[in-house]
Order: sequence, then C-alpha cells, then structure tokens
Amino acid sequence: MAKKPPRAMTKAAPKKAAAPRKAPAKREKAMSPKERARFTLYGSATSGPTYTAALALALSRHPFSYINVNLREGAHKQPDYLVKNRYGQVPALRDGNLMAVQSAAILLHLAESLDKFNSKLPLEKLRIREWLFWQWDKLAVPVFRLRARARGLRQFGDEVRVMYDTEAKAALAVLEQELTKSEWVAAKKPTMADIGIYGVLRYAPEANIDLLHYPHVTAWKKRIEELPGFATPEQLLPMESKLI
Ligand SMILES: N[C@@H](CCC(=O)N[C@@H](CS)C(=O)NCC(=O)O)C(=O)O
Repeated sequence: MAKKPPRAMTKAAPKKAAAPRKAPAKREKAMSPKERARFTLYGSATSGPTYTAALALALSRHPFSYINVNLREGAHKQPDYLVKNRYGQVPALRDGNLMAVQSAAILLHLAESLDKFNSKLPLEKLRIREWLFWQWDKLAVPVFRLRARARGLRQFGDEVRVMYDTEAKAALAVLEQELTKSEWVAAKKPTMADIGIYGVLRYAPEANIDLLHYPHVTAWKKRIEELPGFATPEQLLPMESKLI
C-alpha cells in the first residue's frame, strides 16, 4: 500500500483571501417519504378558504396532495365527503389520520404541528387567535359575499351589497390602523394571522374593493407576497386533483 506522505509534505493549496464570514445557511432537513405524503388538501380552485390552507402549507415549505372537490356537482354534500367535513364545505385537510376542517382551525393546527408562523410568546399566540377570529367575524364574510355576487354565485340587491361593502371597509380601516403600528398583525414576524387575512384580501379586487385606499394594508400585502414559498391561488390550486 502506498504510504500517505506526512502532512507537512502535502502540497499546500494556494491561500485564498479569507471570504467575509457569513452566518451558515439554515439547511432544510431532508423530508422522509412519510412526511412528504403527510398532508392531503380537499378543496376547490376558486375557494378563498382553500387557498388560505394551501398558502399556509406552501409558506411552511411543506408539500401536499390536492383533491379537487367538485362543488358544482355537489360533491361536498355527498356522504363520502361529509365524513371528512361535517359542514359540507371546503377545505378539509388530512394530516395523517387526522382530519382538520375550518380554514382558521387548519391554520392553527399547522402553526402548532409544524411550528411555523406561530409564536412561543403567550401574548402573541393569543393575538394570532384573536385576529383569525376577527377575520372571520368582520372581514371574510362581507368580502366573500361581495365576491360571490360579482361572480353571479349569490344574488342580493343593492341595499345588501352596500351593507357588506360598508362592513368590509370598516374592517379594512381597523386593519389599516393596526398596520400603522406594526409590520405584521399579531407579532413581530409573519404569523398564521397574516396568512389568514391575506387569504381573504387576495380576493378584494374581485369583490370590487380597492385596496389602494389602504396604503399600510397594501404594503403589508406586498411583504407577504415576498415571503419565500409564496404562491398565488392559480399556482397552488389546480382544476384537477394532484397527488404527490
Ligand atoms: N368558515 C369556513 C368557510 C368555508 C366555505 O365557505 N367554503 C365554501 C367554498 S369557498 C363552501 O364550501 N361552500 C359550499 C357550502 O357552504 O355549501 C372555512 O373557513 O373553512
């Protein structure tokens, strides 16, 4: 066996100028096949709440299978779907053996189980929940009703339209005011509360609501769109099911 030359005899590589010290890049742990196959999202391509769940998974950098539930054909009211979502709505998210429904509950489940877009601070945790409850109470309903009317999926007269429009704008004024104080709604960093609210406001133009009247909301929306992993509804929700 050829003898290895003593250390001092090995030719030293020419010295390079020392590169400035960078913090080591955080290496993503390789995902096991079981972990990759963990989530299946049941939803519809045009559904805002489905997009919210998909966006939370995308921003958490977790792959998922997607099953298209054909709302037009009433697939969401069939017994095989009602066992997944007792409310007969999309989305539903399978996490292994567990089924999560209601998009805000799905977001909170992902925050806890993936430890993403969450906070360890009790006050921030509370604020994440607070904003998600507020979002469904004050923002999502008027925005989604107006959008459904504009798309011809719901019929109501001008009086009701004005009522929802006023409600949506009142909610936006609250959000605008909050975002004058902080970059993110519930914490010093983006959380599931931002993702939940973004999932509604993405559809504001389709509800004929102009977000340019809310400069802080517009800037916050852009910050979310710059987060790694961000994707649009069209990119995340195909018309057909997609298994991984
Ligand atoms: N609060 C529910 C709302 C879900 C929802 O409204 N889904 C709509 C599609 S965007 C749906 O399934 N509509 C059919 C129905 O309610 O019968 C959630 O956040 O998951």
